[in-house]
Amino acid sequence: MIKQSKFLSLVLRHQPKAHGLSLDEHGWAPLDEVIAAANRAGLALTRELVAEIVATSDKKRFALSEDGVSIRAQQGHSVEVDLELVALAPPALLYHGTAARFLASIREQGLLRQSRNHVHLSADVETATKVGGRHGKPVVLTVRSEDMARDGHSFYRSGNGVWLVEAVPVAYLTFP
Ligand code: HQG
Repeated sequence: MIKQSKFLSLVLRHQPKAHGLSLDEHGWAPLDEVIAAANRAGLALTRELVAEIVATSDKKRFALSEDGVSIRAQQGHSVEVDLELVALAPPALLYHGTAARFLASIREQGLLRQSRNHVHLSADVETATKVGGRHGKPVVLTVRSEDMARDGHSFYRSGNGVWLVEAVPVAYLTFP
């Protein structure tokens, strides 16, 4: 199921065209076409398996449309999509997990969205530590999100609870 989930991340966030798919402006792809593309790539994928992945994925990475005809990733895109996110007030503090080797650059530039559409922030230290650990020795930075919002930065929360922001200037970061 991990292979299938990674395939969904690849085509629904980053490279739909490489597998003959296209996403609509809100990031949705027809589920039948996604299944056919997976099968062409040699992966066993069925509607039942997709339903299981959507329901059990630890991070709720994917969502099915109400009519069950389409699927999209909830966040993490590098292709441009409008997820119809509504700005909302963040908690006082949010956290960003990164790797120790990125710190020098982050101290200079703040947090940049890199190849994704947003900088991803976590609501708790534990989650941020896991996110940072994907890149190396994890380091958790604290983001003064309430102050940022007061100063005019917009915050969004994806369907699976990841906080998203365009960038985080150094002034709002606390380094450990
Ligand atoms: C770093 C996973 C140098 C940033 C997770 C991060 C997340 C800088 C890396 C989602 C920098 C980008 C996203 C700067 C930021 N200089 N490095 N100025 N600014 N960085 O993978 O946040 O499992 O694009 O700290 O749970 O690690 O895929 O972002 O280390 O929600 O569902 O540049 O991916 O979700 O890396 O992870 P990424 P991320 P999934």
